[in-house]
Amino acid sequence: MQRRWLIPLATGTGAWTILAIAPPCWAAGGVKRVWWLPEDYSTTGYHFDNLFNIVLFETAVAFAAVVIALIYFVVRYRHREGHRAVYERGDRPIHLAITVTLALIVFIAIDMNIVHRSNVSLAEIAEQAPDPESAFVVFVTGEQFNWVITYPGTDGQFGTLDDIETRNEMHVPVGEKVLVRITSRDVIHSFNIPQLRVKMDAVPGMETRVWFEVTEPTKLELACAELCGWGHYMMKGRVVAESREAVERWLQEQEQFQEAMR
Ligand SMILES: [Cu+2]
Repeated sequence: MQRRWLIPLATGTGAWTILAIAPPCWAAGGVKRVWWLPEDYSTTGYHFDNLFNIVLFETAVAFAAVVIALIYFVVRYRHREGHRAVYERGDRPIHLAITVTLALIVFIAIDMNIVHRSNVSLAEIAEQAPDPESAFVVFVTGEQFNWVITYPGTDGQFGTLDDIETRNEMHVPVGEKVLVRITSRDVIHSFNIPQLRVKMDAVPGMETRVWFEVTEPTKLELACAELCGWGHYMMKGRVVAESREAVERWLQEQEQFQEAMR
């Protein structure tokens, strides 16, 4: 049976897939937000979004190419009366050359491209990292199943009597670089604020760091992105980004509350 329509159908489907995905992927390079990602409130989040879109675009193109080729060969070499199947070992030099060339194209155009772009982005983010002496520093400790947020208090030092400790609520100033020092009391957790594109493991016995700058006043979700036990699902906090004065005021309230509880 002749099924000549299969080839245009496969090619058409592939072409439409690429056409539908390509513009948003490329446009995302200069756009603050695309509909399939959470809103971005950080100064560095666009690096991750761009990388995400580029990976999606390149793998979509490769996937479409493979599916088109597959359908083409299935139709082209289907069973027909009077044709005998030939067994091809695929070890002639030409076969080897085609395989190696295709593999190199995929490796260089996709893998190396992604590695290169992510290295450039990470280097840029690391370069802008704040100085721990001048940044707004918060210490975050993961525990089953809370985020313990510690502020240094008026002396600016952690581990002293005037430290301010809260649970699952973190207030940070807008438009300032915030450095988060992270550790864990029990198992591995993952400090994750999706809308700031921030995710860092909280590991017992060591300190990890991450920084961000929030662009506008907002309330964001602080999640744990590591399956850390039965109560993982409820390990949820809130990040309130507001003016520096509002943060100071809130810290004072926490301090008074803490003193009253002593
Ligand atoms: Cu956790």
